[in-house]
Amino acid sequence: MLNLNERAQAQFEKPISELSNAEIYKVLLDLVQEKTNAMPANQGKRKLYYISAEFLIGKLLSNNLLNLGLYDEVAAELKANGTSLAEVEEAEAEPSLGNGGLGRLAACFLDSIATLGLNGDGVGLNYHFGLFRQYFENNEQSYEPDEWLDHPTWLNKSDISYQVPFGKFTLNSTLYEINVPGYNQGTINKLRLFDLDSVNPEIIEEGSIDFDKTDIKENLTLFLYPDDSDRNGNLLRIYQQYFMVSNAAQLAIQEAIERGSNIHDLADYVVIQINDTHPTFVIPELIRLLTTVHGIDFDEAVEITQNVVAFTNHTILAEALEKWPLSDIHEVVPEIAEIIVALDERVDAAFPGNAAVAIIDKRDTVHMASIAIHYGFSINGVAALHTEILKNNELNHFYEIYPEKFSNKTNGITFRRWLMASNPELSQFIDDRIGTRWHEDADLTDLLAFENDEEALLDLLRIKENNKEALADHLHRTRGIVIDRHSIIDVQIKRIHEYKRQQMLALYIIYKYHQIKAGHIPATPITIIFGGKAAPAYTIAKDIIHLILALSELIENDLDVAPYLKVVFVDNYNVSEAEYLIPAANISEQISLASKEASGTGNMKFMLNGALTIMTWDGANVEIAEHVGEENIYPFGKSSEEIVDLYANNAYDPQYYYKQERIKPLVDFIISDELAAYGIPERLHRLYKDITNKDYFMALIDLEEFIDVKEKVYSEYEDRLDWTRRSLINIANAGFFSADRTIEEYNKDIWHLEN
Ligand code: 26R
Repeated sequence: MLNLNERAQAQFEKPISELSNAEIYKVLLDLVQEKTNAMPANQGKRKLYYISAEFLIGKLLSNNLLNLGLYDEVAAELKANGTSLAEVEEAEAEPSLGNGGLGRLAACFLDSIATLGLNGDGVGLNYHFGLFRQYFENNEQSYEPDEWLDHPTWLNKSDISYQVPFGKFTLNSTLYEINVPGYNQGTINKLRLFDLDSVNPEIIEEGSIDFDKTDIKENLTLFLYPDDSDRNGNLLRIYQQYFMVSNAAQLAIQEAIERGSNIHDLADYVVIQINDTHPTFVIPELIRLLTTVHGIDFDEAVEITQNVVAFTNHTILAEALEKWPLSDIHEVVPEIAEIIVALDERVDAAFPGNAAVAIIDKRDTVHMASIAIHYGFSINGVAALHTEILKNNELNHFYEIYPEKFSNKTNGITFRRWLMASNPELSQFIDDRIGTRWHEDADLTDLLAFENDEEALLDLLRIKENNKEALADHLHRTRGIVIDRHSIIDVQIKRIHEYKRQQMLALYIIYKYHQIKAGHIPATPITIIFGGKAAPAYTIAKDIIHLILALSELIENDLDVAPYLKVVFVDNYNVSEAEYLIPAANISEQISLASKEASGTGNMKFMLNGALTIMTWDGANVEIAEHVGEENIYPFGKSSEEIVDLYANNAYDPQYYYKQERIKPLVDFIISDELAAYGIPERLHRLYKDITNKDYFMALIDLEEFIDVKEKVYSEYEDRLDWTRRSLINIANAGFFSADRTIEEYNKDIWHLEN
């Protein structure tokens, strides 16, 4: 017995039934913290440090209760006191430590590393206001600081601190830690977040997310990805990155020494995985520490570092392949700039004349991925197709010289959060049918035996209906949004980016709007839900948000159409919103331009929760289709080879597609008088011009096929039992996408941690 009432009395002098959600949350937070603080850490000679600029961990109460085996007991005690975990969880603030797929992947990985009992911690920064809180005003995206630290958190302040020597001053760090208990493990790992005591929220300008970018002591850990559109912004990003990795490297070396390392053998004690290029400065920083603090000569320091660091690439978009002017690095940390110059000279000597693999190019720009590939021992992509593109295209010059360094690790998701905690009814359904072994091995294929079991299918259908009900209540309670709880729920949730093609779905909405206007009424009403943030400096992405919000309002006000079609843009989309949206979804939109989405992980979450996927041949969609079978998924669009060719030959012409009879009226509607009533002409005209003249991510190329497949999907939804049968087949085949499988592969091929 946990006796929550005793704890409530001791803490608030009241029984649970008289406490607010926030008070009950505090009781449970303290209970879990007591338990996990007393748990031993995972052991092992070799330890992993997973360094990442983002950790999108989501709320932790339910997840921790589940992993500790306390979930059912707490749920029952709360129920007996007239409340529920779902209600109590509303009092928990979601940590704002990430942006998108990269950060959520890091969070899923931490859960799996702990669950497999491996010795590995996450290392990052404790951003006081995270990315930003998104809200909509006049159908546009607006920003406010996300004040997650003003609420009770899971952070434990440690007494660990390091000196970080920038060129102009030295800063002392403070380390905060979050316990990461494994599922049924009895041991913990930690997420270790470095911070600076002098950071000062007062420097943020009232009603905005702007601040003095030059005041490093006061601004360093205020925001994730602060605006870098000017030089001071660039410098701040470099300050952040160096602060993160200098702390991480000092921590890793200190702990290795404590476990018995003599530094020469550091690689037997430490492996560092860098999550994209953002932590790449850890390479020159390790070399600096080894040479200046630990007395190792330069050649050996390079060799040790090379045996410690492994790199994961998460994108092939040029804008995301980080490059910094050498002069900027020099301004922030001259010693690191000098080491990078020395590393570049070695590359030059080894591969003379091979400009494609240079670290410093002829304009004195430093290519971070080049450092990571030359001076790490491993580089991996995050889905089979993505890794092939890296090897054959983007990083081909590196692959030619280091084929042995390349491998694929197809992403995964933790089933603890994305099924057991967020969809407890489905989880129970599975337990009732195939038992609980899947909790350990993620194998759901025994469900296939129920493919033609009408009772099971009706049960599954009812669970989806209940989850839609819960979503409808949630949207109404939190935002006053009313959706038809019997409509088909069609969802696209992810960062807003042209390559993800939210604009293509918006053009389909225009199509459907006109169809309904013309009297073609859908058999079942349709609710299309978007969620996602646009980077503040990304104008076209903000224009796309604007288009969708304007369309949403136009349709809402059109009494001919509103009963059959609704468009919702959920503001401030985050992990907690995903936990409502994904279990309720019938349709998963995975429609990126082929070759551009490295993997996607939302796609896997929808599959696991029984949505059917509309997909392009991109990222992990390809593997999802392989596992589920093409009869149980809706593919469309050009192949990645075709797209790569079009780019190589500069052969895409948006005008050709724009002029097609079915497409032109849809695109023209963006600048119509009807839509102008809800829109800002400048934004709509800019978007129209972009789509018709540039359309760099080819929204128009697959639009006709997309319209056809959407119509097919909606019509097939009408056979509910057959739809649900395919939904079951999707769930049953999702096991491969467990992050436990991914982490086992990382460990077997790259980390070699024993447990
Ligand atoms: C700072 C700037 C350069 C920057 C660029 C890109 C910052 C952050 C990103 C985010 C990227 C790297 C990202 O989130 N990538 C996503 O990683 C997921 C996990 O591997 C993939 O599933 C997803 O396809 C990919 O877009």
